[in-house]
Amino acid sequence: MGLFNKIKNMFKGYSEEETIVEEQPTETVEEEENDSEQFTDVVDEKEIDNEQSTEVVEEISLKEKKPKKKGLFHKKEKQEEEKKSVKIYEKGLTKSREGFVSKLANLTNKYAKVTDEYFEELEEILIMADIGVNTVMEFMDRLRDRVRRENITDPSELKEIIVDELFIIYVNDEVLSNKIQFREDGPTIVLFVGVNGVGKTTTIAKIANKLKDEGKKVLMVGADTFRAGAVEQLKEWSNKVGTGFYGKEESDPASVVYDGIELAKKEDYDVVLIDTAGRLQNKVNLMKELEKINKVIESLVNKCDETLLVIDATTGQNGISQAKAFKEITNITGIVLTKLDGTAKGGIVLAIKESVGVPVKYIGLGETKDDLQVFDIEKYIYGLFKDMM
Ligand SMILES: Nc1nc2c(ncn2[C@@H]2O[C@H](COP(=O)(O)OP(=O)(O)OP(=O)(O)O)[C@@H](O)[C@H]2O)c(=O)[nH]1
Ligand SMILES: [Mg+2]
Repeated sequence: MGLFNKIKNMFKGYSEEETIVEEQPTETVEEEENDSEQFTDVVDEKEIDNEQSTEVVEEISLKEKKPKKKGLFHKKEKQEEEKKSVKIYEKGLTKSREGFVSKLANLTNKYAKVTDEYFEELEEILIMADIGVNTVMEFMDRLRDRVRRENITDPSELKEIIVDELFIIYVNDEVLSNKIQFREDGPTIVLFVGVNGVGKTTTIAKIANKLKDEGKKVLMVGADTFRAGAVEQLKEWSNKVGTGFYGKEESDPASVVYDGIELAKKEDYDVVLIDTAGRLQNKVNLMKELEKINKVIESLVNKCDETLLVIDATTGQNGISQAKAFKEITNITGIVLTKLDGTAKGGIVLAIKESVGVPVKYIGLGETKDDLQVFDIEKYIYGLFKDMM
């Protein structure tokens, strides 16, 4: 069975089901309400959801107390999480789906046969979706080749192959690891880099919230001492999310990192999330600053576990250029692609992997805390192409 059908079978039921518990019910409903307020402007909507799920919460809490059902409960809970996650992908990718994917669907209807014109139009649609010229060229070559080999003449047969080939380009025979690797012997250090306004600070808050939910003790470190107010902004987030914080305005970023990690070691934090400045007059200064920060980290805990580059998806090819520039100056281990909900060109996920060679680890699909998701190529493809499935 091709990938197209595999993904279709995996998720189709999820979105068609009518009653899905939107908010993961927990025992601490009130806390959830507070969280919603902190993360989103549409508090009312969230609160209504929470109210509606109160009964469910009690029911499930009771179930949880029965040890025999625990395994079952966890399975169900996991499934609900998955459903919720698929829905977030679907919702966050609406613009892209209505943009380039609907164009793809129209193309299939427009041509009765696969012709040169069909290929040309397809190529244009993919380039317009920010997939990146080189990726598109490689993709078109593979597609033309397959059409020839398999003697395909009907465009509707091609839609499945298009999805398959896009997936192949992304995966490219590699084992993709999206998870942050946590260490056992001390705090895991995650450095966030990226130009101004891409969503670094918000991403830290969202990831901190996720990790906290998983039971980790999280410290946010405000090392963006370049922009006035940046340290304070992160501190506010730490209060809202309920994590530890260390930061100092008007100090040397590397010394803030030093003190922050020392504190993390002393107080047994599991994870340290470090916010950095996106702009330091020029590239050389930025490189020197990051080098200095890395030296400090290495001196205290051997190495920085992850350096996540945050890119704003709405900036398109400009974001790709940023990724290339950052890759030259520091060792990027993963990309967080924010604001995917704000673009009709969701193809940028594929372009980044291809042109920068670094996996996308998280994607931002909106402004609430749940809208930051671990990147999952299958959910992503489903979110994009579900109307064609
Ligand atoms: N729609 C949407 N908005 C987002 C997303 N992620 C971040 N934002 C918004 O982007 C804006 C900038 O976010 P910040 O986290 O302050 O960005 P930053 O990179 O820390 O900015 P500087 O500190 O100025 O360099 C905020 O208004 C966020 O709410 C997302 O996934 N979707
Ligand atoms: Mg910031």
